[in-house]
Parts: sequence; structure tokens; C-alpha cells
Amino acid sequence: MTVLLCAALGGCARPAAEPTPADRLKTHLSRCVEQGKVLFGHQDDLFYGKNWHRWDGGGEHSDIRAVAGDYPAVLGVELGGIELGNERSLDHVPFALIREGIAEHHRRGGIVVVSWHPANPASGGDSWDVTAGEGVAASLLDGGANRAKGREWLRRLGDFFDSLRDDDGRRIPVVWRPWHELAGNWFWWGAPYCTADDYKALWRTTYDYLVGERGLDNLVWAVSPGFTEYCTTGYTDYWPGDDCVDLVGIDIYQYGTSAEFTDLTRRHLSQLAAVAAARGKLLALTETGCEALPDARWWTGALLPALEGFPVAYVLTWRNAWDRPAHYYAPFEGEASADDFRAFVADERIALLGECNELQ
Ligand code: BMA
Repeated sequence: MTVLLCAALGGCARPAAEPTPADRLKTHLSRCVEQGKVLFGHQDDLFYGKNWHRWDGGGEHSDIRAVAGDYPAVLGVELGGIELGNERSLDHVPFALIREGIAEHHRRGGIVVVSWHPANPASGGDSWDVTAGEGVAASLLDGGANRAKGREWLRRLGDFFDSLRDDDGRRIPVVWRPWHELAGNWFWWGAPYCTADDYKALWRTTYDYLVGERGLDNLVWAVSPGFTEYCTTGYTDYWPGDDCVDLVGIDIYQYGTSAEFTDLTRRHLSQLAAVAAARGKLLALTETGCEALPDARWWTGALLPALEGFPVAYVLTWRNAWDRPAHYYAPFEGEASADDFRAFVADERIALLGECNELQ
């Protein structure tokens, strides 16, 4: 009987392996791209925003939902401080609340992306402490002075990723983008202080530990080096390896005019679209924004035309700080660009949570 059935089915192929949580997330993102959608994201959206925060008795809120009637499709979360065993992120959010928010967003059919601004292992300063100069990244590698500390940091990260579970106990997938903005001179792992070989080894060490040793199958690996005057080879010489990258991204903020932002973003996205296509990777605008939104038509006038025609899976706008009045990148109730933001998300290309959920 088995033989007959096998013959009828054209041979006994081994059953296909069950897709991992990361595979399912990649499929979800690819489906959105195929449908011509760009998922809209906002950093820390569920945890705090303009004049509110959810911890210490604060209730649920979302600046995006308050303005546009739905949550962002993509929730950005930040793990800086977890490596030290802290209870709260460097932006004051309890990690327990971050875990809860990730599960909540996943349950609603949304996508989570994770950034990490780790401390400087050599100086004890923060990510932006570059006073130790070259060699800090190398100190985390095999034979380096901070290797044991680096292993401990990765263990804490691994514990957190492993603790992300859905209601059935399955791991929740997230886009994970460690060691970002490599091309800048502002992080201790930045290109001015880190050779291509050391950067690739740092990435490989991170990947081998989390995926190889810990077996974490819920991470979609995103690289977002960027291009700067200090380094233009983030996607070539510093490329961590085709087997340990799933998504190619870039972080671009507006510092000049809206027209300059649109032009710069288009130039960089067209370069990245070619990299992503050649390597078979997803593409995203992994961080963006214009602090305090001086241009009330920024959404339809600058960001939408910047994205036009590129197969961008998602765009993540940076956080609306609860404790720094001018440090915000997304609208909130009464903010000057709120009307334009509603027009932006009404565009058929832009998806908030509801549409993202439907495309699973
Ligand atoms: C930066 C700023 C900081 C913040 C950091 C990590 O761009 O928003 O205030 O601590 O990101 O989220």
C-alpha cells in the first residue's frame, strides 16, 4: 500500500521540515512586499510617547493609534541595558513590559523589530562612548580581554529572545538588527574603530552563539550599516555573510531639507535594492525620521516619494521620547503633521497593523 501510494505521488519524498518562526516572519514580510505594501513602524510605540508612559501605573496608549485609528504594523523595541542585567532599557522601559508588548503586538498580527545599543565593554560607557578608540569590538572576540563579558552579554540576550513566547508556548519571531550603523563614527563598533575582519567576526560570534549554541530559530537577521564619509563599504567589505543575514536595511534621518532627504533616501535605497536583489534578501528602511517634524507635510511630501518604487518591506520611524519634549519622530494628538500622516497611511501602499495582520 505504501509503495503504491508513493508511486502514485511520484516517489516518497521526505516530509518538508516545519518552517521555523523566523521562516514564517520572512514569508509574512515577503508577502507584504509582493502585495506592494510598505509596513509602517514606530519605535517603542506601545511603551511611551508624547506626555505618557505605560510603566508605573500608566495605562495603554499609542501615539499612532491616537492619530490614525490603528497601531503601527511594526513595533520597534530597544534592548540596550539588557546585557548588563538591568531591569529597564536605556530608555527606561522595563524589560518585562517589553516582553509583554512584543507578545501583545504579535498576538494582534504585527511584526516586531529589535535594536540594541549595548554598553562599551572596555570603558563601561555607553554605545556612543568612542573614547577607547580602536579595538573594542576585537576585545570581545576569541582571545580578547572582554571575551568572557561578551559571552555573558550574549547569554542575557539569548535568554530574552528565548523567553518570547506566544500563547501556545512557541517562540515569537522578531527582526533582530545588532551592530547597526556600522559606517558611522558614533558607536564604538563603528568602522573608524573596527576593521572589516573584526566586524564580520563580531557578527559571526553573535550569530553562532544565538543560533548555533542557543538554537534560537526566531531571529530574522537584519544588517543596516549605512553609507557615510567614514565608510562606504558597509555592504561589501563589511558584509557579515549571506548565510547570517536575511534583511538589508539602512538608517537615514533628515537633517537638511525634505527634498534633500527624499533625494538621499532614494539614492541609497536604489543601491540597497540592488544589493538585496543580488543576494536574495529583504529590504527595509530600518530607521528614519525628522526630529520634531518641522515640515507638516513630511509624510506625503518627503517620506512617501522617498519610498516610491522600491520593494521596501517596512519603514521604522524613531521614538517619541516621553521625557524630551523635542525628541519625537511620529505624530501624536494635536501634532502639526497629524493630518498629513492620516493621508500618508490612507495611501494604498502604506499598511498599519490591521492590513499587516490580513497579509499573514
Ligand atoms: C537614540 C536616541 C536616544 C536613545 C537611543 C536608543 O537615537 O533616541 O535618546 O536612548 O536612540 O533608543
